[in-house]
Amino acid sequence: MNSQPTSHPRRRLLAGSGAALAAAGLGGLAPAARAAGDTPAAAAGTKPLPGYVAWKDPASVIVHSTTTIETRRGSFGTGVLTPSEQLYIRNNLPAPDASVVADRDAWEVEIAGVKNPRRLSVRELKSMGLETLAMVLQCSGNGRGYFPSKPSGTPWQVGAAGCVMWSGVPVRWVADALGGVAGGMAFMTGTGGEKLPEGLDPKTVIVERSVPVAAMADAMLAWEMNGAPIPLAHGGPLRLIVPGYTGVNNIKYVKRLAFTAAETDARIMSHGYRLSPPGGKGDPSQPSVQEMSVKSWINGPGADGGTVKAGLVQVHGVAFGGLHGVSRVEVSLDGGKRWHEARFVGPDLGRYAWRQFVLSAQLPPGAHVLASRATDSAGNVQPEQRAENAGGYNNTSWADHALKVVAA
Ligand SMILES: Nc1nc2c(c(=O)[nH]1)N[C@H]1C(S)=C(S)[C@@H](COP(=O)(O)O)O[C@H]1N2
Ligand SMILES: [Mo]
Repeated sequence: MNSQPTSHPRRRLLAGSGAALAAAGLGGLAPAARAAGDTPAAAAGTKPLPGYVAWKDPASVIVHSTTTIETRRGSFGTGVLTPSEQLYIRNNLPAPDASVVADRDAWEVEIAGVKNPRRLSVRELKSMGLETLAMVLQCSGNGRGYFPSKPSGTPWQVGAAGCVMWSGVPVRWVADALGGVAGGMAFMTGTGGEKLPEGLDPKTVIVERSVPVAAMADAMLAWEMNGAPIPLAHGGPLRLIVPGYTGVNNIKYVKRLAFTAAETDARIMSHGYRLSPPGGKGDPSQPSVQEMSVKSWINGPGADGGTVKAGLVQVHGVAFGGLHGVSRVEVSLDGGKRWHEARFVGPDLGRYAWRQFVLSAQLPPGAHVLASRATDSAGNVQPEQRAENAGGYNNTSWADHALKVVAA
């Protein structure tokens, strides 16, 4: 991954300027060809990694701000899992103090809305059960950067997503051990353990989200990520994992897990992540962004800069089906006029994981628009167009995610 042109220190220093483009040999590319790859604008937005994630690979990520960091499109590898050093970061509030991971097993979560509510330490949770699952973690706003309306919020391209392996105890086993979910509870509500800023109404800042109680079937209280204790930045010592649902529902440093009759009235639920018409504002009357839908994109070749050697190429990318799992991917080399069946690569890690796909193709010299279109196991097909909305959520458009490259 260090051979990518974007990791070149000089390119990063000069990124965004004409000199940087010339240095990287991109000066002659049509603007459209640059737009789809690692854009000069995105490169220009790159800032140094903040201290709490200093362990991330700087060459693999775009640092939008200290709390919003995405994986570069050209840095996604072709193994199924996203290495922790490349995985995106999205924090609504600063993470808790590092002292909470000094004694991970001592972290406690309050379980409510069960017959016998009580607090459980990570140590106790570890004695109650163990499961491992792979899951796509994706921010609701991933792909927002492709909305021409430029909604406010981080202009993520494809990299506010990753496929992560989690280990922990299934939520349903914990609920069963505490006598089962209490009657009339329609939601599962998780609360983040951040210290809230003083002087503000806690409801306006707390990270607390509700999902339908049915989502508990595959939910997990996890302490391990990609085979290691969950880093603090990703929610250690304990994180609520809700497979198939958008990133925000996967509550980091979870301090309370409650089965509730109603959705939380925290602002991040009532007004945040709502699908409102362009120009509108999120409010409780609008639908929530919750389950993920079928989506795919191409990660190479040519995602870092847009140039490809003409001839035989392996067009590859990732595809996932949200709640259903992905069953098929087609690839187009001409912007969607003709489609070819792609082949899945590598192991199938279950319906919540993404799958890598590849199409072997001959790319003659010239400009090409590479697109991918996935179908999930329920027959839903990734749409050509995004559904417009004020927040720039849920962009699954294959046209928006097409990769413009020049073969030479
Ligand atoms: N406690 C807590 N959990 C949280 C958040 C947060 O700010 N605080 N951000 C959410 C959002 S919006 C996303 S997209 C994911 C990001 O997870 P990551 O930073 O581990 O990639 O965490 C979610 N869980
Ligand atoms: Mo998010």
